[in-house]
Amino acid sequence: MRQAGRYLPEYRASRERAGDFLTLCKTPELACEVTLQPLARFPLDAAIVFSDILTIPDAMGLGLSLEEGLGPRFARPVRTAEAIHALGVPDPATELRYVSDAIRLIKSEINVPLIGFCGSPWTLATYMIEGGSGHDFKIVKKMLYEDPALLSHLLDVVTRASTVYLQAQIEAGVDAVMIFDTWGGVLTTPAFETFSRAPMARIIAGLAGAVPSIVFTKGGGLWLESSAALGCEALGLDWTIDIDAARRRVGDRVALQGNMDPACLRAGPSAVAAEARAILDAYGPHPGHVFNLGHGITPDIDPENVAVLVETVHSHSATLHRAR
Ligand code: 1CP
Repeated sequence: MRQAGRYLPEYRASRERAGDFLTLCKTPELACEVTLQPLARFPLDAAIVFSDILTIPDAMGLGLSLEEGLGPRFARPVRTAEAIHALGVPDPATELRYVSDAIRLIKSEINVPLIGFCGSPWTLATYMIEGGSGHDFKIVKKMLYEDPALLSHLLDVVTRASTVYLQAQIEAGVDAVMIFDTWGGVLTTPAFETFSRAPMARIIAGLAGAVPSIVFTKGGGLWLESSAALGCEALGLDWTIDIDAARRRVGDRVALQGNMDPACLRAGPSAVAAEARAILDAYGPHPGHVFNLGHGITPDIDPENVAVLVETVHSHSATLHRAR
């Protein structure tokens, strides 16, 4: 996760040349360039399109900006019935065309699978209503309890927008899609079912199995059984759950992607290698494990540790799977 990003000096150079993050996302040649950077450094098994989950609300006219150190901000958050009822579904062929153009370019340059993505409607709603990254979710949760019908209306528009957006990414050539439900884990169990899981199930149904789909709910370990019934092919796991316990709970219904604590990458190479081996061993010699981090790489990570991680995953999983 965040395979391309600020921990790579070549990414920081591209971002400098682009001037800002959004220009990087919106210029297909630059988005392609940064998508390829981690692949040039490490023998990775897949690439993820360089973009952001906030492209949809940006295309809806909320006025996205990303300032160094501040995180994403919306100039026009949506907090009233008027603002929410005025939202429309952006056309992926026009307002979001830069994403499909980047995908076509990337596909012409790589020979590993390419993952497309979007945010979960609930996760996008938190940014759209709060106006940026908040960690207390005061305004969006007030709406959830006070006017659930209004929140549901917002989620419905975002669900329809996300479905056509992923369909366009698939048409442009992505081999799998991933839904990032970064803030699903802050909800109560019934609220997760209604406001996060149900909209994601609608998106997946709308894709009709065109490509495999992966759902990542950060903090979603409590709900693995219901998430495994979403209709997706794989679940992404954060690092808090033991991957072996997760496998016992979901059986063969879905593959599992995860789940090393990205903080481990701050330790020395031998600690990184030991942790990667421990996760592969915990999953064991069964099919259906996609090794990944449990969340994004942060800017302070030494790329050398990522090289050690990738090498360890390849060499150790080869021994595990030969042993079957
Ligand atoms: O250069 C910079 O300063 C921008 C940092 C950055 C990067 C590298 C942002 C802003 N987005 C990205 C790329 C990005 N975002 C990818 C690219 C593909 C990759 O190489 O992995 C992906 C998949 C995302 C998805 C994303 N954006 C998520 C879901 C995954 C997660 O991290 O939980 C979320 C929550 C966002 C919002 C967002 N965009 C950027 C930041 C710093 C954030 C998180 C803000 C917050 O903590 O609320």
